[in-house]
Amino acid sequence: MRAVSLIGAPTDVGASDRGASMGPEAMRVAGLHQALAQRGLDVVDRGNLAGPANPWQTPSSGYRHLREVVEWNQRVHDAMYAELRHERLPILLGGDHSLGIGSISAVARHCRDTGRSLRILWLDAHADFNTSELSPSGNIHGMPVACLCGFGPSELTRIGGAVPAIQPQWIRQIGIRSVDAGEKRFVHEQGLEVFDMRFIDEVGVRQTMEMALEGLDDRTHLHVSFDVDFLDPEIAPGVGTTIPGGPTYREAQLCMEMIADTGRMGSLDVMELNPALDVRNRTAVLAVDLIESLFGKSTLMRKHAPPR
Ligand SMILES: [Mn+2]
Repeated sequence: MRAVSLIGAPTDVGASDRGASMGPEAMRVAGLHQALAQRGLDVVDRGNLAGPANPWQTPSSGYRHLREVVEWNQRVHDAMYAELRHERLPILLGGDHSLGIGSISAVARHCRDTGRSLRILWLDAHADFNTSELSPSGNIHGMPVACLCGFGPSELTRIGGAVPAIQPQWIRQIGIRSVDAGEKRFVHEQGLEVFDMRFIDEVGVRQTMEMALEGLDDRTHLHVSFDVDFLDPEIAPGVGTTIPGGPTYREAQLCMEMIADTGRMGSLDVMELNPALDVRNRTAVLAVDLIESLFGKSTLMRKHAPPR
C-alpha cells in the first residue's frame, strides 16, 4: 500500500498520566506528514477524531473511565476500518494504548472481510494483558491485548463485531520488561509469544525479529502496534511509563527496518507519546524517524548481506 492516512486520537482517558492526548500534534510538529511524503507515499492527514474529555476520575467496578474509553475506541475503530476499506494504510497517532482495541479490532474485521491472516507485532515495555481482576490500577491502557483476546468488558471486546477479535497466537510481543505478577501468569496461560528484553539481550534483535516475522506470506496483513515506551527512556523520555532497559536507537532502527523489509505492514499504531514529559519534542522526532524506517528508509550501503 503506497497510500497512507494519518488519524489523530488525542486522548489519555485510558492512561495513568495525563498528556498522551497531545501526542498526535507533537508528531505532526515533528514533520511526520512531510517525512512520509518524501518517501513517495500518498499521505492524507485526516486530522483528529473528537471524543469525550478526560473526567480524571478514580476507577469504578475495576475500570477507569470505561464509558469514555469505549466511545474513543468506537471512533478509532470506525476511522481505521474506513481507511482499510479504501485500501489505504492507516496510521493511528495516539493517544494512549487502550485505543489499540479499536484499531486492531478494525484491522481484524478487515482481515475477515478480505480472507487475510493477521499478524500483530506489539512493540512495548509492557504486555498490556491485564484484566480488571488482575490490574491494581484499573487503567485500561494496561488491558488492550486482553480485551482483543476476549477478556474484558463486553462494551470493549465486541467493538470489532466478533468476540474475540483476535487469537493470542497472532501476536508477537517484543521488548517487554514490565509485567505484573498476575498478568505474567495469564500471559503464559494464554500462550502469548513474548520476546522480552532478556531474549533480545541473549539472541539479539536480528534473530528476535526473524522469529517474530516468521511465516508471513502474501495473504498476511501485518499490523504494528508501537508503544513509544518500547524504546529505552534514555532516547525516548516522552512517555508516561518509562521502564529502563529498552532497545537502543540502533536496535530500534533494526527492528523497524526488518519490518519494512517484509513489505507486509498494512496498518500502524504509534501510541503513548507524551509531550508533557518530553524534552523539546525529541521523542516525537525520534518516533517520526522510526516511522520513516518502517516505511523503508534505510542507510543501507552494503553490497552483500551479512553472514548468518
Ligand atoms: Mn502499551
